[in-house]
Amino acid sequence: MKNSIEVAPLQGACGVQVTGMALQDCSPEELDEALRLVAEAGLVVFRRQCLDDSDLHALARRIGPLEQSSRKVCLSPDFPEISYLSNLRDEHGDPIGFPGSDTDYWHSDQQHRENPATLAVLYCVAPASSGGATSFVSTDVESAGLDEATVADLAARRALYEPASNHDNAPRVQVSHPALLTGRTSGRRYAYVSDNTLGFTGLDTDASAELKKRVLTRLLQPSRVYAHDWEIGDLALYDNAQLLHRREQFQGRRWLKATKIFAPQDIFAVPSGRVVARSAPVAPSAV
Ligand SMILES: O=C(O)CCC(=O)C(=O)O
Ligand SMILES: [Fe+2]
Repeated sequence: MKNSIEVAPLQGACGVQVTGMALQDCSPEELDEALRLVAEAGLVVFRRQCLDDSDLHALARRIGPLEQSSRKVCLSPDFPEISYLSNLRDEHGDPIGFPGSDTDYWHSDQQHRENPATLAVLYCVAPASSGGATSFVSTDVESAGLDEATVADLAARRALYEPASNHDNAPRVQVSHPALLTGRTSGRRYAYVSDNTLGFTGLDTDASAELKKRVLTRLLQPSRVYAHDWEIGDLALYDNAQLLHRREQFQGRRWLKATKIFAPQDIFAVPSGRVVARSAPVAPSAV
C-alpha cells in the first residue's frame, strides 16, 4: 500500500481501520491487499470515503458478484444491489429505505439463503444524532474461549435458518449451513451461529436452545464487542463468515447504504448451504 495509507487496530476486540486510501481510485494491488486485511481481521473500516451509488456499485463489483437485499423496501432506484437503510422519507413522504431504528438481533447477513453473499459493505451517508452504532463481534471460537467439546459438537452439526417474515425478496426456504467454518486464509475456526439460528441437525428443541445459548454467551462477552460509531464517509467492509453484528437503537435521522458481495472462495470461508424445507409464503400484511 502507498506510504500515506495507514492501518491501525480499532478499539475493541476485532477489526482494523484504514486511513488515507480513496477506494474508488485504488489499484488492483491495493484492493487485493484490502481483501487480505478483511480475511485477516474480519472487519475493515475505511475512513473518509466519498462515493455515489455508481461508485459504490463499481467498487463492490470489483470484489465479486452482488446480491440484492432480502427486503424490497431497501433497493436503491438505480442500483438495486445497493440497499438504503434509512428512516428518511422522499418528497412524497414515502420511506427511502428500511427504517428500522431499534436494537437488532445479533446476526450474520444472508444466513437464510442457500448461498449467502457473505462479504458486506456498510457506507455511512448520515450518522444518527444519538445512538445508531453498528456493533461487531468475532465468532472465532479460540478467542471466545469455547471449550473443545462444544467446538467438536458444532463441527459435527449443521445449523438451521429461514427468512424473517419481512424478507419479501428472498426464497421462502429453510436452509442448513455448517455450524463451524474454517477461514481459508487465517485457518481460524468460526462458529456460524447467531440469534437467528433456529436449531441444529440431530438435536431436539431444548438441546438446540442450550447449545445456541452456550455458544452465544461466550461469543457475546461485552469485552469482545466493538461498537462502531459512524462518521460521514466511513465504509465498513466485513466478512459475515467470521463475525456477528447488529444495529444499536438510535434517535434522529440516519442513512447507511449497504451491499452484499459473493466472497472470492480462494480467500474467504463460504458456507455450503442446503435447502432442507420449503417454508410458508409471507402474508402480505407481514411485509
Ligand atoms: O444498520 C446497521 O447498523 C446494520 C445494518 C445491517 O445489519 C445490514 O445491512 O446487514
Ligand atoms: Fe446485517
